[in-house]
Amino acid sequence: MVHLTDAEKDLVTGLWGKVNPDQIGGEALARLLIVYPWTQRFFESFGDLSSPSAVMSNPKVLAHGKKVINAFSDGLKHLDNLKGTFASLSELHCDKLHVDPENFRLLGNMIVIEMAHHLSKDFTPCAQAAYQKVVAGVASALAHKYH
Ligand code: HEG
Repeated sequence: MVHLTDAEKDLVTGLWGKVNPDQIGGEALARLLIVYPWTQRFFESFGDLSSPSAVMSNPKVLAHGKKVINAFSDGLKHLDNLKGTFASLSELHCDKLHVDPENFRLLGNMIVIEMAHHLSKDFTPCAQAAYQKVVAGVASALAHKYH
């Protein structure tokens, strides 16, 4: 259960409008694969992940990052019902993809880092606090159906 104040919700939505979500998604996923290389095991079919530059320019990584961030963006519109919003994706990641839910937390932090990178001083500590709540809420919603 994630609780954001109205001011935090406005901050989250306002700052999301200042970035290019597709770019954030690709960069966050690439960063995950580089910083935590063991996460590459889920993406063996994606081709060349042999170096940081290969990961960062891999079209399948960038396309998958867009797909992931689109679902994340959708979650931003449903902050009061993240569990419902991510229920079927939670089942998919558990039953079919077998992704350890710890990885949702790691990716959430990469999203925060990319926001900081793109927004620079606009990503104030208050903004970060609000986003940390969001990524924690999304990670816990995605983990909710695990058994
Ligand atoms: Mg996941 C597929 C969303 C984290 C590994 N992920 C997908 C899909 C979506 C999605 C929308 C496509 C589902 C479909 O085809 O119906 N993923 C999603 C979100 C987040 C997340 C919103 C966290 C914010 N995913 C995540 C992480 C990993 C992972 C951390 C692994 C480290 N996802 C994964 C894999 C697939 C998806 C392996 C299937 C990729 C493919 O083969 O196309």
